[in-house]
Amino acid sequence: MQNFPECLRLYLVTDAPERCSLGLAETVRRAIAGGATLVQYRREHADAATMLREAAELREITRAAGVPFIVNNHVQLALQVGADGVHVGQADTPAAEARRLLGPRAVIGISVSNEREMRAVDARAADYVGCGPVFPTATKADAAPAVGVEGWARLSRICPLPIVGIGGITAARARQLRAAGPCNGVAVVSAICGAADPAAAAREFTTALS
Ligand code: TZP
Repeated sequence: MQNFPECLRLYLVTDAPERCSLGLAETVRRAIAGGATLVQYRREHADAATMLREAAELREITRAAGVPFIVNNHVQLALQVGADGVHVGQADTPAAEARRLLGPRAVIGISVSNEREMRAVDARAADYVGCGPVFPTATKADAAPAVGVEGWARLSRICPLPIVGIGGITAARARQLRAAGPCNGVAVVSAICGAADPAAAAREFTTALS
């Protein structure tokens, strides 16, 4: 991808449509208008047909906007909609397998929530790390304990790849992460998807990160 890792800077992760203030598609459009630099489609508890329809729509929106599009966890869905890559968790498809299935040009991210996982990152297969939750979050039901700013500082320094912080990130906290350690960007769900004005919320991050 041409603008990797710069595209990690304001990494929008989608919430369930009912938690997106303006619905899924419009929330993503406005977030991009406000400065989101990458979109990840993340969806739990939906059937395959719904996910295919939503992911295909977001693929069109992101393509038109020139913003990379990544699918959380579902490698086959990423292939089906022509996503730029996939993000995998510790219990999902291993990064090496995702790489084999998606090919050398795909962007592959991996979630890390502690030092053991960070030291085990397959830096030959993955392209970036999503590290967190940094702060407590209500968005992910099974999230690991928050690592805090100190944990972030420690983990980001030993990360072998570009890194984004995730979990409870606000614009002010984005600045804190950047001050505390290496930080290629922040991944945000509720602070943008749940905002009454997602474009304004994204702009706040853009300003904080500039
Ligand atoms: N992975 C770790 S925390 C998290 C994910 C998907 C959710 C972050 O959501 P929010 O609303 O930005 O705290």
